[in-house]
Amino acid sequence: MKEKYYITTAIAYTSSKPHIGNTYEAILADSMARFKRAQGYDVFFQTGTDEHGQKIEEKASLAGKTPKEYVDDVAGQIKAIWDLVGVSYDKFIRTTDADHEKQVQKIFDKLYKQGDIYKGSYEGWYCTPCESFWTESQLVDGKCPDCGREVKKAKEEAYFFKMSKYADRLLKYYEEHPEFILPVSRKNEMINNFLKPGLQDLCVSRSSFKWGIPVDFDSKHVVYVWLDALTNYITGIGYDADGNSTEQFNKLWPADIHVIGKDIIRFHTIYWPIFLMALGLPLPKRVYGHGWLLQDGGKMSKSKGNVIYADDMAKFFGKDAVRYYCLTAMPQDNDGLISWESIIDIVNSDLANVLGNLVSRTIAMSNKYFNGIVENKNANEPIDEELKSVAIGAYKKVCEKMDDCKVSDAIEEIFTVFRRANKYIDETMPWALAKDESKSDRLATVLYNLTESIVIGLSLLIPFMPDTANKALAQFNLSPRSFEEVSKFGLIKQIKVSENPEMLFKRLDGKVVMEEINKMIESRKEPEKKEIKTHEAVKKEQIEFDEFSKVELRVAKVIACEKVEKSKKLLKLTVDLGDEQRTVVSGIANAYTPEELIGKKLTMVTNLKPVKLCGIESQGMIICAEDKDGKISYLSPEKDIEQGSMIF
Ligand code: ME8
Repeated sequence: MKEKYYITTAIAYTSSKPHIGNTYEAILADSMARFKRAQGYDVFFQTGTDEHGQKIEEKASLAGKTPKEYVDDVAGQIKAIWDLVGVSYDKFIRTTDADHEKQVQKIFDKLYKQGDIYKGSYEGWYCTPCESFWTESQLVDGKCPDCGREVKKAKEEAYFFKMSKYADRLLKYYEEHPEFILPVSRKNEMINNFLKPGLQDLCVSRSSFKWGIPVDFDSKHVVYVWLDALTNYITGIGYDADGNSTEQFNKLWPADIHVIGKDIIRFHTIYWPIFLMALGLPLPKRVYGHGWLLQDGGKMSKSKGNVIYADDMAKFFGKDAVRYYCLTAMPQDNDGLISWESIIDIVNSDLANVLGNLVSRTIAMSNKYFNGIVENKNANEPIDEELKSVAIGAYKKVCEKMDDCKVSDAIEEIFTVFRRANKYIDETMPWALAKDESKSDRLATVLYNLTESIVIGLSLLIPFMPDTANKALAQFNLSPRSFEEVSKFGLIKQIKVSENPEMLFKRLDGKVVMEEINKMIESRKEPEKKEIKTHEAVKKEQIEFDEFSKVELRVAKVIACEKVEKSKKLLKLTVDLGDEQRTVVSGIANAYTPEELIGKKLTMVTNLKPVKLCGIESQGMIICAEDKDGKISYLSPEKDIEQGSMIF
């Protein structure tokens, strides 16, 4: 019976269309899954989408959709991109799937009943208008990262998971399974930074937003996102918390590998194993945290229009070029840099020159010299040995790299075969052999050796570039050689190659392609989005007149004004209030120069408690209006009126 192999990717957030970085992960796991299938394993490959949480709820509301409508749309886009780049998943799970939701509720229940989950309270910083909790580190300058307003310390009732209870067992598992975390360097980080200092209990429910799976026995709460997300790996294959898991689950679990990005290694190597221990389930065999694809020349940003998407890349270069480029751009222990310019270079050098040219030259020579017939005439020479041994030895080397998840290096080993074959053409000079009829057998043997090597390379290439490899093999009228036979040389009896094969990759004119790409980027530039501050968005609750009358408003005349050093937004104003002068720091430097303000009469709140901004004490607040496009205007009395006058 075939040995099973269960492989997963992280499930992508349905907050927006996935960029090339998220897509890379799906391609990476896909190539690993295809490789294992070709090795004869019974592979099950699961990927999918992570669809709950406050962020998604907010995005949906901004888009004027219900959360479900929103996630349906984005999950559809994610699936379409995975399909486009050839991700051969067996299951695409969505955390909004009814069976997943039901199991998450049951899991929560079970963990609560057995005492691993308890009710407590979650303390954080609360932004009232946004109804959002933030941790200290999420705040920006001590304010709400979304709207920039003041936040206050608040408590929210929440359920927690007792993480610390399982820390020692987890450490022991690390010790006994040195291959559990890859790259190995991350294991010590987990031990020293998280496990040794003592694990904090994890908040597993929230009541400040609605878009989540309700806790079955306490519907005010929704399950907080990591317990919902991580359990996809078991619910997707038929886990049942009541003990009625499916046969498929019993066969597939534990997972052989979770392929994830480096930013979520902690969740997969600490929280996830601990949840599994609590459920009494075996732990995954390996968690591989790959590096990130970063954009050469600056961060990808929607407003700059320069986010790289796989579907755009595929449109310009084809699906397999995208797969090859992403997979080879990523070194194992580091991040990979990508750019439109470099993919053009790679398509031209590796794909058109090394691979495409090798295949088309070899086929063209067989057509020219032997009417397309390739067969072994056994006129071997010592010079052939190196080519043969590179081809024969390739599979073993590729396997070693794949076992260590070094996919980029594995592909390099395959291209070593193609490079060696190109060199063999230069060494043997078939065109010179063709001039001497007595060398006909030698020429046939050279073309045979070349074809054999190429067929071995192409058969190994299938998991990484399936369409290209199959297309090229079809040009030789061959199907892929099985991995069992891919280390054997000389299996072809006689073949007839295609008469007029299509080029696998055309050489690109970098300048022309870049012009088109730049046009696309230009057309996608959006203006930087300003926060919309219509009175709709900041509608406040009604207050009593007494409360309003606590605010002291007076007319202030600006007598001096200057920019605040180290700040782009702030101006320091000195104002005259008739009976006194005050210093006010105001965030209006984008709207006015200091010169424009000097001599003007403005309105000001004069009884606010002083605050320090950039080290300067601000003794009041200038009143301004801001429209939805972010245009700012100060408010001024309609008649020339004495400074210091009260406003009521
Ligand atoms: O983290 N390069 O979802 P996600 C390479 N829903 N990989 C990248 C990347 C980049 N530039 N940017 C992101 C989540 N990734 C959670 C996972 S799993 C139970 C829950 C990777 O959509 C990232 O590291 O933010 C993660 O593995 C995957 O893409 C999905 O990221």
